[in-house]
Amino acid sequence: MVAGTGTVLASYGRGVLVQAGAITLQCALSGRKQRIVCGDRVSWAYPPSADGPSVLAVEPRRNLIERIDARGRPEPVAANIDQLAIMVAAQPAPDWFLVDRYWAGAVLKDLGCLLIVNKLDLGTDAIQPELKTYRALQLNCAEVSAQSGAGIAGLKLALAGRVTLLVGQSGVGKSSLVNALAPEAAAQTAELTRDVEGRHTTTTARWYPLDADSALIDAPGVRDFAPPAHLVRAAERGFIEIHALSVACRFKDCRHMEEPGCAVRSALELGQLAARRYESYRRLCRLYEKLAS
Ligand SMILES: Nc1nc2c(ncn2[C@@H]2O[C@H](COP(=O)(O)OP(=O)(O)O)[C@@H](O)[C@H]2O)c(=O)[nH]1
Ligand SMILES: [Mg+2]
Ligand SMILES: [Zn+2]
Repeated sequence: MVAGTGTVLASYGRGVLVQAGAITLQCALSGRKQRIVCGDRVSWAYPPSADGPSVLAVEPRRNLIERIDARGRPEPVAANIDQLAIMVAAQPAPDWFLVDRYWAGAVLKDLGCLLIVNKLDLGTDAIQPELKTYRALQLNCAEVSAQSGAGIAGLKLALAGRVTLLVGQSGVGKSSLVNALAPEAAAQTAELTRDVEGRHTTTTARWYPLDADSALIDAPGVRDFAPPAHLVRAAERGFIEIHALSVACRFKDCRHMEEPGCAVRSALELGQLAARRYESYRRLCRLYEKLAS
């Protein structure tokens, strides 16, 4: 085979790892500066006189997931995603604000969303009150143990037929889950990654095939997963219950802070809106205001 198409498993500064059928290729980037990310569909070929394959073109993307870097600039993470899986565990203690922000990011990108609660073997009592809040908002919560295998069969059903981007704090067990679901792919990628960069990198997203039409992308280091800063109003849409309540606010452009006749604040006072969710919303608004200024 001297030319074809494939899926980008991982992207590095100087090249990309491409899955083309049963073959995995290390492709160089050709010509102008190409920005290629995990999940991209690309065409590749062996150019005459080159010693390896290179990427010719990137197919149009269904979507592009970006994170915000320290200076508030969007940085591409992965493309062509169906759903976001947010992983938490009782240990390390969850940052629920981060979970809310991830979920808001998924809503704004029209992605499905799933909460994976790992380390079931250690117990989940400490986080059940928060899980109750999410379940009440119809967020699918799958309790699993990557270590014991409990709940993994059920989780597979939630991942079937989709490309899932896996995010979560360091130490919750993302790599362990990839190992439990796709041991061969995990081992192979570890090897190939060593070849490309000469060392393991823990900052780029990696694609792990689960079967012919499902894949999991481990996206380590994606903490700030949020839509661009100019969309301050977007913060509201990302919080589905706040967005639903906002139709009853007196002012159409109500930000649900100090405005009179605010249905969101009324719901908060009546205990119909979780105080923590409201605080998450306020923090996301403030973050956007800061980034936009
Ligand atoms: N008890 C328990 N420990 C787990 C489980 N899954 C992962 N761990 C441990 O949690 C730590 C972090 O796991 P890792 O997969 O590296 O997390 P990552 O940073 O999210 O990729 C490791 O010490 C794992 O052995 C689990 O289901 N139960
Ligand atoms: Mg990891
Ligand atoms: Zn309001």
